[in-house]
Amino acid sequence: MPTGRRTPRRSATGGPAVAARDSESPSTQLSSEQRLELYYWMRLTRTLEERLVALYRQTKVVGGLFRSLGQEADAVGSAFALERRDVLSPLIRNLGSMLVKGATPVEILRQYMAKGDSPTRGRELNIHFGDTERGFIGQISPLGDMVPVMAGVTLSFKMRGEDRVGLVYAGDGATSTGAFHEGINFAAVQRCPLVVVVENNGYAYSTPTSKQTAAARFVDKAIGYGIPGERADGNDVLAVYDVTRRAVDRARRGEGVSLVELMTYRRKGHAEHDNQSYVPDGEVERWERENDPLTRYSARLRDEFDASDDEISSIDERVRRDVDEATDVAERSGPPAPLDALVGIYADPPAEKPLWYREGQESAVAAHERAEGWGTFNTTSKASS
Ligand SMILES: Cc1ncc(C[n+]2csc(CCOP(=O)(O)OP(=O)(O)O)c2C)c(N)n1
Ligand SMILES: [Mg+2]
Repeated sequence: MPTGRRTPRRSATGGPAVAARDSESPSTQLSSEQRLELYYWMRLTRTLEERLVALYRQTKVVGGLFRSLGQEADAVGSAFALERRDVLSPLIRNLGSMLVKGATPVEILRQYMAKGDSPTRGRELNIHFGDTERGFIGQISPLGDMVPVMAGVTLSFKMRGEDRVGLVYAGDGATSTGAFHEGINFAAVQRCPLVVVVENNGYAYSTPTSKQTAAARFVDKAIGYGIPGERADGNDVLAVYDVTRRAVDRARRGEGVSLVELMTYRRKGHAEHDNQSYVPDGEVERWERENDPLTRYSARLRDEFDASDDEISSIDERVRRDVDEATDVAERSGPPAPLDALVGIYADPPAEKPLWYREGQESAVAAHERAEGWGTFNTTSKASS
């Protein structure tokens, strides 16, 4: 890996160069085990999501289901560029990033199935959970809001003199929010050790990128913030690793924020319920046929890095086993106990006793939760009848 301080490249006008591309490709330093590991994480992401789809159709996944089909290289390659002590802030399509950072398939399955022993104990129904020990921050839904949060996180690294870098993902849609602008601007001014990754997957719900911005490229926005920017093929996991790693190295050297734009494509609708009727005919199929990140990478592993068919198929087999075992474990977990909702909150242990009509209740549906005198239903008369 490149070491030592380097000053950011300057454009002819003296401003920061838009593409801080250099000849170094950090991925050339990866060992053959690490290259196979990248494939493992991408395959795990895809197989785990396919399992979630099966569970969704069996109504065992009780909330929405958001896929990252076709975006696995973007999530995995970028997270792989971080060190263990670094922190990333994922979005719904960054399951792969969370797995790389140490989230387990059992946790993910329990979370989506709202099990009582899931990371949020059934309070949330997809991957909005975090673990600062493992270096991934719990995401929130408002688009762009994690950019100022991560500006704050990385400012604290800087103020404490910690050798840590932060990475925040934002979709093409999220770039249109005030929070995105305020967060990246503040982090740029403070020279926070932050990498902002814009995942350009062509759509924000049903809005195509052409209706999202008048800019030709999201990476061009870096100029306005006075930071380096670099764009890469988001479906080439090694290119993603390279571009992110260069930005991470800049941040670690004290050179502040970089903007990375990853070009990818959302092959599913916004969530499982979305039938993509707004997508032009043949577009999804073309990406699947010509630009699938797993197909591309496995071909490259064979042709360029001499990986054998056996090595690749044994990873596929291992992933299938891991996901099968995790599903069995997660399916055995029970639902959350209603009174558990009073634990692990700001007032913990709870300052108040449960309301009288909830005392002794084990199931939230066993009785209507309406106190006497509310509306039309009287729980006391119901209980005595
Ligand atoms: C501020 C805000 N506006 C609208 C929404 C509703 N919403 C949730 S996801 C989404 C689309 C996000 O698109 P993009 O940022 O491109 O991410 P992608 O889903 O493509 O990964 C919208 C509009 C929201 N969560 N927050
Ligand atoms: Mg998008």
